[in-house]
Amino acid sequence: MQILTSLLLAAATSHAHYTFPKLVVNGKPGDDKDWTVTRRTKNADTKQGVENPTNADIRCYSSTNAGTVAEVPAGATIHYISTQQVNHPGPTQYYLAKVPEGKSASSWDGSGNVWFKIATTMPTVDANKQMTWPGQNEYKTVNITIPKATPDGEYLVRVEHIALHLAMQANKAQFYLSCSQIKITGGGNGTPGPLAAFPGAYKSSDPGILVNLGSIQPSAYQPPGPAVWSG
Ligand SMILES: *[C@@H]1O[C@H](CO)[C@@H](O)[C@H](O)[C@H]1NC(C)=O
Ligand SMILES: [Cu+2]
Repeated sequence: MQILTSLLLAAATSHAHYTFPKLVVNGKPGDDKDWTVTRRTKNADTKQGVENPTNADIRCYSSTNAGTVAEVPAGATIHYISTQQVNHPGPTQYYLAKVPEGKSASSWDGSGNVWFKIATTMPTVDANKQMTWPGQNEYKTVNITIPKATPDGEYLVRVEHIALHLAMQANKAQFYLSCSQIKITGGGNGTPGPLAAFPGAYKSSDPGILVNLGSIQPSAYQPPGPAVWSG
C-alpha cells in the first residue's frame, strides 16, 4: 500500500500542469494580480489542459471576462508568468484578434475569422538528445514583440503552450492557454493576416498536434495554425 501511494505521488508531481494568469508588458505587470486583464480560465484550479483542439475552449478557455484592459505600446515586449514550470516539450505561440467596431475588449468573445499569429517557437536538441523548446522549464513564457505595424485599438491577445509529450495519440496534445484584454497604442498601418478562427485554426490531425517527437528532426516540426505575421 505504501509503495503504491508513493508511486502515485511520484506520478502526480512529475506531471505538473500550468496556467498563465499574468501578462507582463515591458517588464511591468499588465495584470496587477492574477486574472486582472487576463481572463480567468476554466482550469485556474485544476490546471488541466485542453486536449481536443476543435473544442470551443481552444479559443480562450475562459470562464469569465477580466475587469480591466491593459495598455500595450506597439513594439512592446510581452510575456506571461506561469503558475508552474512549463516542463513539457512543445511550442509557445501568441495570437492577436482586433476587437470589432462598437465592441469592447472587456466583453467581446473573440469569435470569427479574426486571429492572427504574431509569434511561434521552434525546437532544438539538447545534450540528452531530447527535443527542447525555448522557454521550456521556465516559470514564464518566452518574450515576444508586438509588431510595430499593428494598428491601434483594442485586442485580445492569446498565449498558448502546446505540450507534446503524449501527442503521438490523437487528442492527447495538451493546450495551455489564456487570453488578455489589451489596448495597443502607437501602432502602425499594417494589415495583419492570415486570419483564422478558434475553433477552426487547428485540426486534431495537424502534423504539429498529432506528432511523435521521437520520430522527427527539430527543423521538421510544423507549428499548427496560420503563418506568423511579423508586421
Ligand atoms: C524579457 O523581457 C523582459 C522585459 O519585459 C526583460 O526584463 C527580460 O530580460 C527579457 N528576457 C529575455 C530572456 O530576453
Ligand atoms: Cu503535464
